Amino acid sequence: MFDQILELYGLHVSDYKIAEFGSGLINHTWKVCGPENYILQHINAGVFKDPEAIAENVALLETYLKQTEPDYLFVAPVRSLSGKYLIKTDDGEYYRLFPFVENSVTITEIQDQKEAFEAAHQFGQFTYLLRNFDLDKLHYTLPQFHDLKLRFEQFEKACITASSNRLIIAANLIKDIYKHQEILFIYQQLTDHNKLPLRVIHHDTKISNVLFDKDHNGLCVIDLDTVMPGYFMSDVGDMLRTYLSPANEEERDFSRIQINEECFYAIYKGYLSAMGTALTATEKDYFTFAGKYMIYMQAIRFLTDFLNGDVYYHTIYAQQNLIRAQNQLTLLGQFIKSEKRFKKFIQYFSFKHLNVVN
Ligand code: GN1
Ligand code: MG
Repeated sequence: MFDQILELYGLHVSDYKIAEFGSGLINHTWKVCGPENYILQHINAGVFKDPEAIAENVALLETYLKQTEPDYLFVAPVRSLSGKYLIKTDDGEYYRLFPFVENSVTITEIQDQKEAFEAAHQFGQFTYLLRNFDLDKLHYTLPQFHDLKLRFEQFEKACITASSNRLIIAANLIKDIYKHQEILFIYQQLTDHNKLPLRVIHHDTKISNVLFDKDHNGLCVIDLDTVMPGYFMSDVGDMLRTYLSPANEEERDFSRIQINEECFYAIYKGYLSAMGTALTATEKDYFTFAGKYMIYMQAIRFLTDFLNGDVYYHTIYAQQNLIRAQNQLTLLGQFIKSEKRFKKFIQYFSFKHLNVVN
């Protein structure tokens, strides 16, 4: 397989060593080491039904950023010999190759607040630099990806179609999802009344999607499959979901799920350092809500997948999606405990900032 793929780029498999890379739940990734280094990625076409749409989006963004921000580091895929960003093998699978950004490092777990600040700055900068990009040109690579209303409907459907065995095991978590349903209502109020502007949003802001230099300064964002129009809450919320706790979504010892409040402040400052002048007052007001929204939605998505028989997320042990859902609900509870302090900080920060400006 690798020989066929590399040949389409004019490379010979015998010149390269290929090893698994990263830990995504959807796409499969390899590092290709040789005279030059690359990242090879298989696109899960069961999830991304229209892989060509991803390639078209990336090409459009690349052209736009080259014109408007020539110094911005945008990691576009390598073009194949026939000029394509995306190749299809004889067995109908889609792959693309990226240049490996030399001297860059990826992080899988946040070690200090500087990394959180830097990552938030990078994701903020990405949206900021694309603030005047014509959204109508972008494809929705995963339609309604972060539509909480749809995710809730899918969850309710799964509750009806689930096996009685899984339903019984999940009963307490299902109750918990309903207990937090006000998050859905607030989301609906915000979106039904167009209170948030649509922007170019990354939609997968986990820390491993930022490249850093060796001093842990942010270099750029990667993994652009889910770049499409969306709300700031998706990016900010997923950073809050994945950066605040030292234990990640796979943790089974729930006592380790805790909130590092300093990290929240770093994300806020980092995101605003890039997006501060662009964010609307409503967006700033809903910064904390963004975290609840994304944590809640991820809990719903994991639980839905458990009820559906583990058909979406890659699992390696029985009940993994159930544990993940319980993990996220625990995180949600901890986040809510810190919420008042987060809001106070934001109020104080805006006040201080105003005084400095005036
Ligand atoms: C999936 O494959 P990965 O890890 O980049 C998922 C995200 C979830 C994440 C949870 C296309 O992302 O939405 O937040 O798992 N991506 C898709 O780990 O569903
Ligand atoms: Mg991803």
